[in-house]
Amino acid sequence: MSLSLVKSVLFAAVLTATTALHAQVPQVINYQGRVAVGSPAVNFDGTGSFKFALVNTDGTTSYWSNDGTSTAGNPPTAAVTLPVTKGLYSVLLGDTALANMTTITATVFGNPDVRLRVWFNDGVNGSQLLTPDQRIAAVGYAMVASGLAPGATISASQVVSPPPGMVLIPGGEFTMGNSVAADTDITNAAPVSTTVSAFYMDVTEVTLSQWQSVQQWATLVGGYAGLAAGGGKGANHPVHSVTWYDVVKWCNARSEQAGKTPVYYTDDAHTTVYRTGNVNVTNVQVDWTANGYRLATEAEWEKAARGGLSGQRFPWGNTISQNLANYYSPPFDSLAYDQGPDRYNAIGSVGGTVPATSPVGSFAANGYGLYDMAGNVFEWCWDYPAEAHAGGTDPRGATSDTRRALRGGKWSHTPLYLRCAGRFNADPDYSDIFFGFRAVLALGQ
Ligand SMILES: [Ca+2]
Ligand SMILES: [Ca+2]
Repeated sequence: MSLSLVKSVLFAAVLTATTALHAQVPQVINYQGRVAVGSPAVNFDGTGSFKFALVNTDGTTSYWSNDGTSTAGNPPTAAVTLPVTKGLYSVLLGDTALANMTTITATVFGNPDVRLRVWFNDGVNGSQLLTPDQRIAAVGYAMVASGLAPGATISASQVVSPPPGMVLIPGGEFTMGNSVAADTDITNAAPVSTTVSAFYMDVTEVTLSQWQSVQQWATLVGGYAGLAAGGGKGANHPVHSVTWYDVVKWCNARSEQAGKTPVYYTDDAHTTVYRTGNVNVTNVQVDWTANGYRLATEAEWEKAARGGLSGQRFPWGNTISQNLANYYSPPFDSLAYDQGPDRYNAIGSVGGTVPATSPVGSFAANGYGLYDMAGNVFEWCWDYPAEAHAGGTDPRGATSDTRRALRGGKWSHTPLYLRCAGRFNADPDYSDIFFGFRAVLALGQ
């Protein structure tokens, strides 16, 4: 998608409730927003064309849209024309006095996860989705906005639609490493201010079926040799039994299959695409500007795992239970933050066989919409693991080492290993039933 049109949205007074005074009164939502275009962004002035939908958390279900035609989170057919003055616009969603606007039925508010999705067309660059969707808490007929502080600014990079199956991880500064004073056992992750550029990340761990699809193309068509077949408990379970070399080559194959430029090369000049053998690709041999798939750096992975929260043990907070992630709770552990129940997770243990992986996305997503950033399978990252976090902007680990980084813990781990600050590594030629991964993309794809 073109980045030529950059829209930032400032929600000063995002949503206000209009409580139904009578059962016959149509429900309306008074929504106010600001839209800016261009780079650098300037407030849009003129007549804007907007589309609105109320969708579920992951945007796959449409509860309502302005003309009633939206399904599965897709844009509705007809647009609502609204005046925009110095970037500001206001609309009564559900007000049938407006052209192409239909009533919002009360049943919409029976859903616990309603979010507002907005598309905007400035008349030049076509209709584009503004992201992220705005969280709405529904309490009976009264609706209030939540999850976005008054006056919060959504950066320009956040308003481009992510590729299918991926979400945008916003760029910015975060505290990388352990900030939980009680967790003195973490000795290799002193907290340090770190800034990462925005990027897209696979919503879930790469599944066995995803792996097989790319692996077969790579082997039969793409000129790749020796790429592991991978293992998995089911098509929608995470792939495992893949080495670091395998997953890097798979990312290249996924790129080439999709017509993107590969990221990983076996030479500093980036002329030979990494397709075969075990090559310890160095930071210099990575085309960080290419539009293809790659592994996350440790910094990117941890920023993503934290989901916008700060200083928490886990992607959702400071305690863990088997309702939140796939891990092993020891019968005799003494971790106050592990609420169990004991032993393997019931979802992962279905069938009674190892590996006790769970289908990807079996637990709630974190604040960025990512699943299984704690537990299920361990996830290979790019870095040669540095002894301490470097901080700064877009750190990429050590320049050399014998090992590569892993993050997030796994189905057989105690919660110690699932903490956001937890750091692990392994030889790049090692594989077993615990190791998987997910991929990321640079912006502008
Ligand atoms: Ca336990
Ligand atoms: Ca995981």
